[in-house]
Amino acid sequence: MAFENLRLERDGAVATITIDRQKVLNALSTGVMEDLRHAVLEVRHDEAVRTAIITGAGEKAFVAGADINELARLTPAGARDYALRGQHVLDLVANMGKPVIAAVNGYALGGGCELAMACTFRFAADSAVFGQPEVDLGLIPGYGGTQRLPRLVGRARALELILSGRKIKAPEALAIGLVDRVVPAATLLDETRKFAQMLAAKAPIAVRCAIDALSRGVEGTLAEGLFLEASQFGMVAASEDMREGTRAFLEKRTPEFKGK
Ligand code: CO8
Repeated sequence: MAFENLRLERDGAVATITIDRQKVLNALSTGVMEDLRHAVLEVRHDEAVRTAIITGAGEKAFVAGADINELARLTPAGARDYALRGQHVLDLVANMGKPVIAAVNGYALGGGCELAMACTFRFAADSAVFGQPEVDLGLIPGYGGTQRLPRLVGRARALELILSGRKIKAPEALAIGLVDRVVPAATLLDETRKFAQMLAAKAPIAVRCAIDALSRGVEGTLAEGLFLEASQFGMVAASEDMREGTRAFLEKRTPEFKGK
């Protein structure tokens, strides 16, 4: 499918989605969100793709937020629908069934920070800037920021960031657990691709089950989480990849996983 606001490229088992609206620092308009929804579903259903990267075009911004031109025209009922539609797209990212890495190449503000947080991992250029500046526009985060930020950095830090609207640089984002790795801007895409390729070589069903056990398991009680882990363990034990992985170890060779 051809997209107006992003590029979707495949390199072996790794797909890269590059949001491309550079004139407005890749701001998330309705059109971008609709393209993103289609791209995410395409990647999800492509069995040859095992890992995805989401990044922004240009050197300045990952995504500088939702499109403020659109926000300025919202009515209360329209704003609720706008937020729900955006949350749905970011939920698709979070539940793609394969790891998604945000390669944060610049500003990740508001909806941009929320998009990065919906990804499984966040790699940042040393020049990246994060923040939830919605209060300065008389708004609050609406694409999951009030929920995903405290889960990543803790409630007190999330409240401070959301109420102050303070922008933080990549080293601070790393220190508080908002990002997983900070690298020089010039190497961001290479480093992210290397990590994506490493993940793509793992057993896809095991990777999916581990993500589900972690991200869904921690939302409930310990007993529910442990039960989910055991259920996922049962599922991977029924896969051909489990037999291949254990056999390859015993035969002292590299396993070849097929996602079956
Ligand atoms: N929306 C629309 N246009 C934008 C946005 C945006 N989020 N960000 C930047 N632009 C535009 C600017 O207006 C400017 O356009 P023009 O050239 O026509 O004047 C162009 O991009 C370049 O930007 P700047 O000239 O401002 O570049 P600077 O280097 O001076 O500053 C900043 C860069 C600091 C990133 C600055 O552009 C900025 O503060 N941008 C807005 C950041 C922001 O507030 N983001 C949060 C938006 S709210 C949000 O994301 C809510 C998500 C949930 C939605 C749910 C709703 C119901």
